[in-house]
Amino acid sequence: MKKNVLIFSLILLCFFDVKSYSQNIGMTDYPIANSNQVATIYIAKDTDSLIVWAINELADDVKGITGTRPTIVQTTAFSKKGIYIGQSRSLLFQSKAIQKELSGQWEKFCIKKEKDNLLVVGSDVRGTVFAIFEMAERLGISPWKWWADVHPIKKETVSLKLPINGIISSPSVQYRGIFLNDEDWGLQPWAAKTFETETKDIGPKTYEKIFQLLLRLKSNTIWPAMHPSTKGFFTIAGNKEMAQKYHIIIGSSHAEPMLRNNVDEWKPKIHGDYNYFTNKTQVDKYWQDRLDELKSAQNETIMTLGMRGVHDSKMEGAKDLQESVTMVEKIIGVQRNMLSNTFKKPLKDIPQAFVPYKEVLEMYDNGLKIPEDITLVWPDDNYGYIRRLSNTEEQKRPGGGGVYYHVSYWGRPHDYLWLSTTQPGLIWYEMKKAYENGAKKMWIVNVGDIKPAEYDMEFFLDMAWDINSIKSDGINHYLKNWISREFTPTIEKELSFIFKEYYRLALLRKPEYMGWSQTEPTTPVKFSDFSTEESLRRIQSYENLIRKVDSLSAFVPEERKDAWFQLVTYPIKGAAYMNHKFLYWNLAAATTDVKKKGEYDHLSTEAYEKIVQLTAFYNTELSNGKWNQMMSMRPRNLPVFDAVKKNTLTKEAPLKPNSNRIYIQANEFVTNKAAKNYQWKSINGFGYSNNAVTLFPFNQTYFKNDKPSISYEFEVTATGDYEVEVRLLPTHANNFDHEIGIQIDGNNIQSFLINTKDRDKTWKDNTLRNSAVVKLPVAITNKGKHTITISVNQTGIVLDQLAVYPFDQGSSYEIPAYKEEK
Ligand code: REL
Repeated sequence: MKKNVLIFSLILLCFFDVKSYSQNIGMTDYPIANSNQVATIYIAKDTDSLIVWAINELADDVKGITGTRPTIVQTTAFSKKGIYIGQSRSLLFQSKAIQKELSGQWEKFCIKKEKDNLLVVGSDVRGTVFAIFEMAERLGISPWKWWADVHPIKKETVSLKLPINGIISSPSVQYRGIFLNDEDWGLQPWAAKTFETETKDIGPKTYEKIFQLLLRLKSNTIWPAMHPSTKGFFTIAGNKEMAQKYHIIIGSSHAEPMLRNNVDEWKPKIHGDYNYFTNKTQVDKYWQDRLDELKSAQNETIMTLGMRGVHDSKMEGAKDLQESVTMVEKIIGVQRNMLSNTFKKPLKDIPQAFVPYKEVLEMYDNGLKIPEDITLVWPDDNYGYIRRLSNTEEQKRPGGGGVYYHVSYWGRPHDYLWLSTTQPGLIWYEMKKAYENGAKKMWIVNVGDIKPAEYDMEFFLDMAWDINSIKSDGINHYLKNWISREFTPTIEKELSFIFKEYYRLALLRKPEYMGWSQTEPTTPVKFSDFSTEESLRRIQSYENLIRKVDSLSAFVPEERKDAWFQLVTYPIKGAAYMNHKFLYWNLAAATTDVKKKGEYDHLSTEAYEKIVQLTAFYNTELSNGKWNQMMSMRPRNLPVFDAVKKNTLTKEAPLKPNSNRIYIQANEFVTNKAAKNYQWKSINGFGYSNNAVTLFPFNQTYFKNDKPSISYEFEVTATGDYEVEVRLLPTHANNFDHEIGIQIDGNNIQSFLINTKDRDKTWKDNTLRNSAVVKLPVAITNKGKHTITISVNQTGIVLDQLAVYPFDQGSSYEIPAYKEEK
C-alpha cells in the first residue's frame, strides 16, 4: 500500500514545473530538527559511496546548526517518517514515472515533501549529491563553510523551506568548473607550506577540499593547476584517484593538450623539442602514455585537443599561419585516433574540447577545421570580454560550444592576480550572451587561487547551473541573498551597496592597475590619469567604503567574523588602500603647498602600511593561521605593489578643467526605437553607470536597415564648440564590426566602428578602463535642449555613459555616475 502511495506521489512529482524553485510561489516547510528530535535520514543499502559521503556532510551540517546529528539508517522501504535520499534507479525509488523524469538524465534532481517524508532524489550520483547540497544551502550552510570559514549559526529549530510543488532542477551547462591558475603566490605556497606539507604541493589533500567545494557549488570539472611551481596533476600520487572519488571530470587548459602538463612533464633532455614538425614520434608517445595511464584509471575526462607551445605560447615549428593551420588539423586527427584506439569507443562518446586561445583563434578564423563533435570552448580576451561565439552554423555542431572565462589573469597589458574585482554584471552579461549563442556544453572560469575570488566564482557557477537563476534586474537581489547566507540578513542592503561600489570603482580602474604601469616587473609606476578632482572623489568613495565596512562589522555574528575578514574586509579595504596609496601620492606630487604635500605623503605611506598589516593578519592570525601563505600582496612583485617612492614620476599630472560638463547615464534615455524582436533594456549592476543598456535578447543579429536606436536629451546654456562623448563596454563583435551611428538633433548620422582588434593599443586602453570611447565634435548654435540619438548595427553593443562638454576642455577619465542608494 505504502509503495503504491509512493509511486502515485512520484508520478505527481513528475508533472511539476522544471526550475520551479526559482519562482517564489507558495512555500512549505519540512521540519529537520527541534529541541526534542532531529529527522532521520534513510538510504538504500546499495547507495553509492559519494552519496553516502554527501549525506554524512549534510548530517554534520545539521549537527553544526542544532548540535544533534541526524541518524543515517539503511532501509528497503518507506516504513518510517524521515528524509529519503538516493538515486532514482535505486530500488527504494523504483517506479516508471520517476524513471521517466530522472533516469538517464544528466545531474538532475528533485527535492519534494511527500506527506511526512522528504524525498531527495537524483538521476545519477552527482545529481543526488547536488540535491543534498541544495538542501544544506537552504538550511543556511554556505558552500564556503570550509574555504572561507563560514561557520554555522546555532539554532534549535531548523526546517527546510521548499516550494509547495518541490524542486526539480538540472544543469543549464553540462561541464561546469574552474581553472586553478597562476597559483604561485597563493594556492601553491599555502598547500606546500601550510596545508599539505607532506606533499609539499597541491596534492590529493588539497584537491580533496577543492573537489568538495566544487560539488557544493554544483559543478563537476577541474582544469588543474599547471604553473612551473606546481608538479603536473597526474604526477602527484593520489590526485587522479581523488578526482575519481569525488566524480570530478578532469580537463586541461588551452596549453595542455591530451591532459599533459608540458611545463613539468615535457623534459627536453629526454624528449627533445616539443615540435611536431621535427619530433612527431616523441610527441605522439608522450600523449599516448597519458592515455594508457588513464585506460585503467577510469577517470571521467574532457580532452583538450590541438597543440600550442610548451606553456602559454604559440606552437613551435610552423613557418607561417597556413602551415600551423594545416599542422594543427593533422595533429587533431592523430589525437582522435589515439583516443578511439585507446578507449575503444566512438569519438562522439569521448568528450573533447578545442580552445581557440590567443593566436589559436587567428588560426581558426583562417580556415582551421575542427571536427563537429569537438566542443568549441571560446575564450574571453583575458579581461572578461568573450572574443568570439558560435555563429548560427557553428551552433548546429553536435559538439556544441563553451566558454573559457577569466576572473584572474597573468599577462599583458596588465595582470590582475591580487584581488577579484570583475564586476558580476559583466560576468552576467557575457555568460548570458554566450549561453544564448549556444555555449551550453562547457564553462570554465579561471579563478587564480580561488581566494579571494569566492563571490565571482560562485556567481559564475550558479549561472552555469541555472542560467535563469539570475535575471537582468536580479544581480543585486542575488548579492543580497548571498550576503544573508554568508553573514546575516540585517546587513544585506548596506553591504550590497559596498560590494556594488567596490566592483564599480574597480571597473574604471582595477586596484592592480593603479600604478599605470605595464605588466613587466621593470616598468615603473606613473602618474594616474585622474585629475585632482577625480582623485579626491575616488579617495572619498573608497573612504566611505572603509567606514561602512567598519560600522557593519559590529552586526556580523561571531561565527562569521573570520569569513567577514576574508570575504569583505580584506578585498574592500585592500582595494581602498591601494587607491589611497597612489592617489595621495599623486596629490602630493602635484601640489605646491608644502604642508599638504607632507600630509598626502603620510597618507600614502599609511595606506601602504595598512595593506601590509591586513595581509599579515590574513596569513598569520586569520582562522588561527589556517590561511598562512594564501595571500600575497605582491603577486609577481610588480612595482604597483611597492610603497610609492617619492619623486619618481615619469609623466605629467593631468590638468583637467571640470566645469559645464553634462553627464548622462545610459539608462536615462528619453525615447528608444526597438527592432525586429529586440528591446532596449538596462542591466542593473553592469557598467560604471551600474545600469548599462543593451538590446535584449542577446542572440547575434545584424540590422542592415531600420537600425534600433536610443535617444538622450541635454541642454546647453551657451553656444559654441562641444564634444559629445559616448562610452561603451568594450565588448567584441562576432561576425561584423560593431558600428554605432550618432545623430545630434536632425543632423547627419556620423558612423563609428567601435570594436578593437584584440591586443592592439586601443584594446589595451579599453580593457584596462572597461570602456570604448567615441567622441564627436559638434558646433552648437542655439541654446536650450538638444537630442543625441545612437543607433547600432547589431546586438552585443552595450552603452554605459555619455558626456557633453566644451570642446577645449577635453575628456575626463571618469564620467561620474549617480549613486542609487547609500
Ligand atoms: O590565463 C591564461 O589562460 C593563460 O595566461 C595561462 O594559461 C598562463 O599559464 C598564464 O598563467 C601565464 O603563465
